[in-house]
Amino acid sequence: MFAKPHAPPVKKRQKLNSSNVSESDIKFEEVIFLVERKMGSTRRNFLTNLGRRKGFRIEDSLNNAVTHIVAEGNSPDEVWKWLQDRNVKDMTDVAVVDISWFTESMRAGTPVSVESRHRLVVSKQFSLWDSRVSPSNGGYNVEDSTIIKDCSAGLGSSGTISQYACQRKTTLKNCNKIFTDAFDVLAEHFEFNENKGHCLAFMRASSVLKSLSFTIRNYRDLEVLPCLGPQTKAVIQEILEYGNSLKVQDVLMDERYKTIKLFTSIFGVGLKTAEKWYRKGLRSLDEVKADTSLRFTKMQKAGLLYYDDIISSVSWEEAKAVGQIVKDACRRFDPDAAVVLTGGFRRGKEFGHDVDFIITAPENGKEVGLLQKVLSELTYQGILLYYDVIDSTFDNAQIPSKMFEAMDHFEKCFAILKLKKELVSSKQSEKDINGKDWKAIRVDLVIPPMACYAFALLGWSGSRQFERDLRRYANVEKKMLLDNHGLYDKTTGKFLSAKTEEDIFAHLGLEYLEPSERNA
Ligand code: DCT
Ligand code: MG
Repeated sequence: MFAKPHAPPVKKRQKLNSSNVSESDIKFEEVIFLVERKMGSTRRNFLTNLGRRKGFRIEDSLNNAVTHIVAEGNSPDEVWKWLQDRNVKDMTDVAVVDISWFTESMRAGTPVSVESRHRLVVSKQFSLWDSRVSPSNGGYNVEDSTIIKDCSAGLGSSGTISQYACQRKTTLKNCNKIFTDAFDVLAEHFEFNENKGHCLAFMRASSVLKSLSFTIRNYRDLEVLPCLGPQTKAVIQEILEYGNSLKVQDVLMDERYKTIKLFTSIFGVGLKTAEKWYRKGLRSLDEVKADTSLRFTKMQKAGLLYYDDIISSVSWEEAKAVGQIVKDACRRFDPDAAVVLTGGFRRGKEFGHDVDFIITAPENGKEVGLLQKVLSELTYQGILLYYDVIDSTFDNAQIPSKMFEAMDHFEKCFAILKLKKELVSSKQSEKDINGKDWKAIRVDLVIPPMACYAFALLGWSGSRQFERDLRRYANVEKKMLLDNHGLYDKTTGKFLSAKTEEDIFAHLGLEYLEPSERNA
């Protein structure tokens, strides 16, 4: 359970200053920065706390004082490109090292000297990376403008912050990551425990903080914020005072949480299956693979087979290369077909767990049969590693569903594609130790008829929290039902048609938000 907001924390803890470190705790001169990319926020938080407990100075942001930049799971080129993108110019006195340097230092209880085996040395190829590929110039044929703007004011025209994410602009610039990372872990923890109420409370609170243009510095800052209850406020207060939350640390160390997180990271494994395996005493992927009593679905078999590739996130460049393949395949059969990148990449994310596309034809009905042809073409090319087609059950007289999580009725396909590294410019000469020159990529294809295109695009662009709040807003505030197929006015009993996303926002009386502002 959570500590009451004003109750003293259970364990005795050192107060921290704004950079989360009390000077008296720091034993060493080295100033460390951990790169979150690929490492993930959860592990980065864990390592940061571990290091700080041992007297290391670990910075939350990359600044001039940093002497050691530590990355995990990235190639040297990826790290250097990441640094270049952040305009880090003077690197003369900075050691860019692999996680092995950090773990050896933790084990030794003191920063070990940097050996050449620790260093991430850049290849010649890096010098070729001059212009940054931006998600806004992908060349998809229907609207895909996702130019990232600065953090919005976060305040509505009335000066208040709306409880609905569809009335807040949320870009990828998150000024409150330290709090939202904690909330995201707790939301997941409650999701794993099937406590929907608590899960939703933490997701909503996280979403509100992501939309703010300022960093929360004290408890009074919370007064103007919606969707914060005693539990979420207690976590914020704990982080403000101590730099982290004990509850979050406990969850991150919890065996059940770690195992369920691991198992649900397998494509095709949901919460129920993960729990079943956990109850059987299974704790690792090796144990799962070795358990002869388990019957895996076709999807899970593919998930296990391509696990390492799928777990390493898809980059924007890889998404773009996949987009070209899908587009070429579609255009062979219908030169007018629209292949539109959606999901997180449309919102401007640089990395995602999959690549989502909407495919349709300009004339209603012409999209029928297209998916099968595209899949045959990809099979012929030898790049379709796995696919599962869900047939259309769409009926255009159907009243939109009230259930947010309900899957839509369009024909769709969950696939794994084999992407040759030669098609990704920054990876052209990369091969792994086994000589593998391709990566398995998760791809979702959705095929709505043109009449539903705007609704499908809006629904699949996400984020999930944005979609959830958009539907809640429509229902509660406008007495309308919205889903991926259409918009229905309960007062008049009529469907409202839309050609573009702007039309849907207008029907709902909402200011239009760009995809890049929907990262709620
Ligand atoms: N979506 C939805 N209902 C769900 C799941 C997803 O409406 N139950 C929508 C919102 C996002 C979009 O579909 C694509 O889903 P994901 O690929 O899971 O999300 P994403 O934002 O693209 O995230 P990622 O970058 O991790 O792929
Ligand atoms: Mg996605």
